[in-house]
Amino acid sequence: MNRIETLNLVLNGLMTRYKQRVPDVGAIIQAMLQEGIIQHADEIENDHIAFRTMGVAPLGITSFEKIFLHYGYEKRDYYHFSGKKLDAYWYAPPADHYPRIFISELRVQDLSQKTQQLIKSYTDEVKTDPVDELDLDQAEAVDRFLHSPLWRIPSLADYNTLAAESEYASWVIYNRYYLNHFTISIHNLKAGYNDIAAFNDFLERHGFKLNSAGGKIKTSPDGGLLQSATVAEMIEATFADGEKQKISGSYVEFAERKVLPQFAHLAPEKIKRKHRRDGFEANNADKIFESTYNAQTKS
Ligand code: OOG
Ligand code: NI
Repeated sequence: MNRIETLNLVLNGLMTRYKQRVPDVGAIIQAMLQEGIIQHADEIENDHIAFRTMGVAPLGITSFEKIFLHYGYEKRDYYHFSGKKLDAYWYAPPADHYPRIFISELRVQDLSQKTQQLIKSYTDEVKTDPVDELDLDQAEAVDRFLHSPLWRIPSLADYNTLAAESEYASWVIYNRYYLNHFTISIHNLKAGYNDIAAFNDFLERHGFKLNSAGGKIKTSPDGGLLQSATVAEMIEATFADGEKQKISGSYVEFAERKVLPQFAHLAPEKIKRKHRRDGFEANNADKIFESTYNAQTKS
């Protein structure tokens, strides 16, 4: 099996588990079908998917990215989030119909000593880079890896202690490499739904709750990238000693990429991905991370 076929299987596996965990995914697709925005679910273009990691050796971005670099993804821009103590990169896909990938990492070294020790009490269970031990040409092995624990199930007390200092840390300690979100491309949808404001209206009419951090529409300074996101779905999590608590799982994002000014003269049917604003935007991302934060999920 070649690398592209393996990538197809790995992406399908990720989307399957994600849809099971996030009922909003199926419900949004259903609403899009019902309103005639699409005729079939596979018309939906996936702009990007995102993962979160713990920035401790031998894990973090340098470990995780090896999977997708192997399938032909190319590492692009770096982003830093000082308030949230995160770093991130985005990765361009091997072909236009694949999603971009956004991988972030918690800067564990920037947290308090106490929290660092708590995180390491879990991550120290991983002695060597687990991706190095994977056969990346075996889709099934990669799929299993992406959906298996890297460390023991956390205790509820540890989860809550982490959340008090970093809600990203508590999310990763429980959810690990589960797909954090997929992103519906808005700009190629039919008129009346192909801009973020109109699509947000549609979502809210159908009862979906949007992340309001910094406003529901996150806009890049160049005006070319507009994003919105649902707030994460709450999942009933079972902790180490059988204790249960609702915690945030994953969410859905929406992206509108405008045609770049130098291609404004092109006829609409000529417009390809390369003619639109590419990449990500730190200030948009900073607010989108909050889709799993308590301030957004509680209300
Ligand atoms: C990622 C948030 C950033 C984007 O498109 O800028 C993001 C996350 O919540 O892990 O998805
Ligand atoms: Ni995103």
